[in-house]
Amino acid sequence: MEKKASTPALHIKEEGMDDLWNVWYSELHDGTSGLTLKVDRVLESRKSDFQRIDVIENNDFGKTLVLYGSLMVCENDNNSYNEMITHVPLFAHPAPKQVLIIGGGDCGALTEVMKHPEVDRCVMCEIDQQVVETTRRHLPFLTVGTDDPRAELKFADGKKHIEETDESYDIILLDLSDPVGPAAALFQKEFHQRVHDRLTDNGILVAQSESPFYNKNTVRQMYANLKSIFPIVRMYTCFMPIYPSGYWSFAFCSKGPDPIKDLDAARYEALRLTTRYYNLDVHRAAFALPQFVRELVD
Ligand code: SPD
Repeated sequence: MEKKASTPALHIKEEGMDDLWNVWYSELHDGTSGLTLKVDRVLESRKSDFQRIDVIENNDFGKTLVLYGSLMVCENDNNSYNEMITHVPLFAHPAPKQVLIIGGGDCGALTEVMKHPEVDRCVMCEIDQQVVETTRRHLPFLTVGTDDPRAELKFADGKKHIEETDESYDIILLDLSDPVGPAAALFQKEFHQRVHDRLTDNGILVAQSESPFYNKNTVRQMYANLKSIFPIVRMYTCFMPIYPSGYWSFAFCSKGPDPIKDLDAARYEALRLTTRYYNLDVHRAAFALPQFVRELVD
């Protein structure tokens, strides 16, 4: 009798479905390089009146808010951006009572401002209410500050608010997304001049000022403009792993207080702040700039 040919074994992998879970998010910073994350889950994707909003989850960064295809804030970034945009000016100002945040929709900066008992009121003027609501759903530790009775949320165009308000603030924070689309106007000299005019005599403006590595032209132009408006303009930086180059900058612009000489270390010690990134050494060291960055802003 003819022998039946044995069927070749079919290699079916029964375990290890993880290998098939292969979805990636890539953000190109200048068209030729960028950051790529493996997406464990897509938690939400929507379109607001202003932009696309996504929340994805990644093993290293945790839940991450993405606006217009750009990473904004995540669970595991040690809160460096939010702590540095807020505590640096708040501890340099002698009596920060009235604070205005333009942008800041994830509310992380507002939540840090609310840790300061000296602050009587903090207005946050954000154009896109959906950013606040999405953050509240997925990253609620960032939005706790919104429950503070001193916090005032206004959903409006920050440029219009600055143009129309007659209020003055001790500290104004420009917690903005990148200078693309409507946000671009908030990086211009004319807007910075109006912000200057809404500050009290000892007022401080801190503006996020992009990556000194990827955004050299923006940085150069922005600091030249700010220096023509404010007597004191100093750049400081932080490590921000989800932003382009992981190295991010802020413009400290002041009508009086110096960010180092006027740092109120006693107030910091007395407050016993819970932070993950900010401390007095980091405050001082953040103003030390590498030579290639100095050359952009000096
Ligand atoms: N490419 C991302 C730059 C974002 C800078 N600001 C973000 C504001 C988050 N509160």
